[in-house]
This record gives sequence, C-alpha cells and structure tokens, in this order.
Amino acid sequence: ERRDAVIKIGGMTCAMCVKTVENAIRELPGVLDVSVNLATESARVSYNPALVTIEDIKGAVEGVGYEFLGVE
Ligand code: 9UX
Repeated sequence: ERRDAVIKIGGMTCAMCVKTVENAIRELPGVLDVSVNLATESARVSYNPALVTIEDIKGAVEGVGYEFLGVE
C-alpha cells in the first residue's frame, strides 16, 4: 500500500535544513518518497502505512531538531 501525506514542519530556514529533514525521513523503512518544500514549510511523503506511521515521521523530524506541526 502507498499513502501520501503532507506534513507541516517548523524551524527550517535554509537549504541545508531541507536536506537534513529529507534525509531523516527518507531513512525510515517504508518511506517510498519524500520532498521537503522550504517555502511552504511542508513535506510530501509517500509511504507504506504497514511499515511506517506518521508518528515515526514525527519522531524523525523532531530527532533532527525541527518541529512537527501536524498533517495537512
Ligand atoms: Mo539551515 Mo541550520 O542552516 O544551522 S541547517 S539554519
């Protein structure tokens, strides 16, 4: 199964922040694709919900020092 979610992320101010968040989310087993947008302070994530949850993604975002502001 493949599911798409847009999550709001706080605290990103530069392109390196974007890459840090993208890499943290991409590392999670079950994440199929991720694209972080600085202008909209959001990430679009495609994932297999049998393998990874929004809570896991929240943990990855917070683990690298950014804020998880919810699912759009
Ligand atoms: Mo984006 Mo953080 O620079 O030091 S990675 S502001």
